Amino acid sequence: MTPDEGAGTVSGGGPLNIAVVTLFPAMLDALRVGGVAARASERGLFTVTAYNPRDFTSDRHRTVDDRPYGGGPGMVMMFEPTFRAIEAARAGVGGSSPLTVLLSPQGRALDQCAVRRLADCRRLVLVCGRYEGVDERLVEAAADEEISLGDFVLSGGEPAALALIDAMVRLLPGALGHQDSAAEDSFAEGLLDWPHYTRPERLAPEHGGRAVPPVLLGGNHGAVRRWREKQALGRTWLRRPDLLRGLDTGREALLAEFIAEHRADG
Ligand code: 9D3
Repeated sequence: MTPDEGAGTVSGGGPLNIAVVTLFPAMLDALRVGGVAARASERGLFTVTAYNPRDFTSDRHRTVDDRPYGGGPGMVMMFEPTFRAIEAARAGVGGSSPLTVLLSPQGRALDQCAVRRLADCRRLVLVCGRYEGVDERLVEAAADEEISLGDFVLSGGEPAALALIDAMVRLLPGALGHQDSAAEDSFAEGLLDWPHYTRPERLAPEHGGRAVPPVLLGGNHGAVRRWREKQALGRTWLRRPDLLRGLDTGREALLAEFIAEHRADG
């Protein structure tokens, strides 16, 4: 769990209605394949409708992209068909002025805080770029904000839209089972997760005979809780020190224990 991942859900009040502007609507089918999003969709908690700029072209070839002014490689998504698809998408999700988000490498990196804010909007239009991107005039004329998944290169906005939708949907009341939602108000909030184990107690010799940490088998719930928090603190210290700001004295001591054990293990 990360620092800005709050416990609980976003506000209720009708489904989350999402329109996605995309040249590849079939990529959205992934949301119906299984898991939390598929179940939430069956329960009517959210809707996703695709709008394809190709359906908003006027020429014989249904052209959606063209070469960049100024030259250079690649193609750019054209203003007119994309704008018309966005207008249809905005009308489709309804409301006075649905938030329109362009998924783009130029956007601010998505975090759980933004996921919660966007899910709270209830009506959203997500615009997925392809090729080298969209005509910049679309950003000015039709997008309220630009959001990126982070500093790596995708082939288009669709995988980013899927990630954002998945993250929003699991915040909707009723989307998660009781077990999952209980895990949200964990004592290790703001930290990476502790290690998890399930049967068998000891792996076969060909996997090195690795055993489950004995404290997890002892039935001492206080000791288990303390061990888990220590592991969560330690892993966060090792992998994401940026998340470790302002530990209280109890956690400082627990982390010091982890560090001592870590150094002893070499
Ligand atoms: C000049 C280099 N270009 C291609 C290597 C830049 C470029 C154009 C278009 C890079 C990626 C894309 C398509 N990406 C997205 O639409 C995108 C994205 C991403 O690539 N990374 C992280 N988040 C996102 S959100 C949308």
